[in-house]
Amino acid sequence: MSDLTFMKIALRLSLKGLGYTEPNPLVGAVVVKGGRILSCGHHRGFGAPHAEAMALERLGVSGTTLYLTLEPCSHTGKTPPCADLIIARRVRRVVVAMIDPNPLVNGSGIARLRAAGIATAVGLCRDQAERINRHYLKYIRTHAPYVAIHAGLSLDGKLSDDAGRSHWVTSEELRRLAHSLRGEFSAIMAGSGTVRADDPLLTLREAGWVGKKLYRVVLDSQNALPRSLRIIRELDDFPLVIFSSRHAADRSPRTRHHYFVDSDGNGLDLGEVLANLGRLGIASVLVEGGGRLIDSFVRQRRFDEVVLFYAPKIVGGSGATRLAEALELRDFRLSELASGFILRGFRPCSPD
Ligand code: AOF
Ligand code: ZN
Repeated sequence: MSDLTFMKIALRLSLKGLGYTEPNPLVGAVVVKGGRILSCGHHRGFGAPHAEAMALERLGVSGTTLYLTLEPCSHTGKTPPCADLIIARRVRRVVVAMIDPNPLVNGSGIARLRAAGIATAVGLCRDQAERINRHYLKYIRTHAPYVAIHAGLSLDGKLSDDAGRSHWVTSEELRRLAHSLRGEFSAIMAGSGTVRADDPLLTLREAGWVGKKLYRVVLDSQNALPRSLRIIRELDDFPLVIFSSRHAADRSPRTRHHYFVDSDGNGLDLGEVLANLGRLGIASVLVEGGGRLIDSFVRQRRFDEVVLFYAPKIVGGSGATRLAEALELRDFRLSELASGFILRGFRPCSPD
């Protein structure tokens, strides 16, 4: 088996910490000797031992090769430097996917290994490692969270019907997946319009995310959310953060984390919103809508990724359209091209 095989295993392992490590990175470690895996580790969650420690802690064998998805740390944080542990365990060779841009590390982990005479290679599967740690990378470089926009859409691009109800655009299956997607982030965000129309809790109830802490963020420039809304309730694992305009008539905080920021014709200053979330240690945000909020993120160029869930439906235009009247297409087929995709579907009652 090759370096590539073992690095891919380390990358796959790193993903076991998905949703639990932020603002720290996802890291996987695999220890190999004579073509066999002796032990492995991954970073399980914020404050837990580093992947390297988990893999090497109880290893009595020297002369191994260690595969790491991120450069080992060289600083004393919550745990002693992993580079020192690697040296102490007399590892012979270290293969690292990417340098850790954390200013406390940034090449010094590799330098320390090399100074101790350990052969070190950097860059195997770098693209994949960077993709996996995209939240961490944005956060460590800019102190602002990574922003993904998520929306459930009909084929004609409708987020909701004319009454503003967004809840039933996509199917039950897609809604479950959308819910679970929340677990991959440190915070979810909604605009005041959506919060009023849908009265959501914005929590995470899906199995598989036990003990997960998730910030709920609401942008309400007027600071006029009715206190009766379900979201206003404080919940231990789901702290509520509200942002309103500095110019709001009512400046009284509705929650412990209520920030008043700049605003103009484009809505609240999202740069300031994200900087404040960064200061709370939030490394990623899933923006769930509605349309106006998503539009602000697009216009202010403050997003990093979009995740769009399409339902095979046509909602149709104006007036009194209701989601219940949306046309569901059957036998739809998707063709993927380099520059886009083509979808064909049939109206259920169209003659054969
Ligand atoms: C992790 N897990 O497996 C590795 C990390 O807060 P600390 O003391 O745990 O240190 C966090 C920093 O350690 C993190 O930003 C990154 O630079 C480095 N490596 N962190 O949480 C790990 N290997
Ligand atoms: Zn470490």
